[in-house]
Amino acid sequence: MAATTPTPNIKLYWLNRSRSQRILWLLEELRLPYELTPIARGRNQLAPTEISKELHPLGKFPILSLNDQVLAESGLIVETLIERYGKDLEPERSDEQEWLRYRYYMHYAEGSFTPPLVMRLVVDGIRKSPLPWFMEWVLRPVLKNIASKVETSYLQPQDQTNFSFVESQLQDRTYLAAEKLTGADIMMSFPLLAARGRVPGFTKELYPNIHAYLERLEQRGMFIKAAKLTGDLEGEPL
Ligand SMILES: N[C@@H](CCC(=O)N[C@@H](CS)C(=O)NCC(=O)O)C(=O)O
Repeated sequence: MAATTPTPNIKLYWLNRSRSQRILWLLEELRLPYELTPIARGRNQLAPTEISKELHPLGKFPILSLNDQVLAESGLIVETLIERYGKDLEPERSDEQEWLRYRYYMHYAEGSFTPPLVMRLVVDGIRKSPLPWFMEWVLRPVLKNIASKVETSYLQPQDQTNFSFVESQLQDRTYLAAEKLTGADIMMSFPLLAARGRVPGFTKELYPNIHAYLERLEQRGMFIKAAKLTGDLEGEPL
C-alpha cells in the first residue's frame, strides 16, 4: 500500500493588503486545508505589535504555523510548502536552467524587485506627511521637492530596469521559471500586482508581456478563489 503524507496542521496569519496574499493563493493551489487568522493593519498602516510580535520577533506578515513550527518570510514559506506538499509547483530539478530561474525569482522578488516599490510608499508618505498649519506653506514645497528628487533620480530608474527585465523574460514565456506555474510566479505576482495601476509609467503599452502575464495569473481558478476570500475579508479584491 502506498504511504500517504499525513495532513499538515496549517495556520496562516494573514495581514490585509500584504504579502500574505501569496500564501493564501499557494495554499489554494496546493488544495491544503488551513486555518486563516486575519489581522488588520492599524491606523498607522502597521501590524498591531501586540499580536504580531507574539507570533514572531519581527512581527512581519505572512506568518505560517506548520505543524506548530512558526515560519516567516514569504520566500521560505513558499519553498517549504512546495517542497513538502506540491512538487508540481516547482520545475524539474534535472532541468538546470529552469531550476536556477526558479531559485533566482525566489530571491529576486524580495531582494531586488520589491524594495524600490516599498521605498516609493515611504517617499509618498514623506510628501504627504501632516504638518502644523503654520509650517505648511514653508515646509510642504520642501517635502514635495525632496520626494520628487528621490523618485526621479533613484526610484524611477530602478523600477524601469526591473520592469524591463521582467518584460524581456516574458517575451516567449507563459510563466517566469518553467512552462507551468511555479512558486516563482507566486512570489513575483504580489509586487507586480501591487505596482499595476500605482506606479507611473508601468503601463500596458510599455510592458505588454507583464500585463498579459498578470491577466493569465488572474484567470486561474485558485487565484480567483484566493482573491474572493481576500475581497470578503477586507472589502476589496487583491
Ligand atoms: N520579506 C518579508 C517582508 C514581510 C513584510 O514586510 N510584510 C509587511 C506586509 S507586506 C508587514 O508585515 N508589514 C506590517 C508591519 O511592518 O507592521 C516577506 O517576504 O515575508
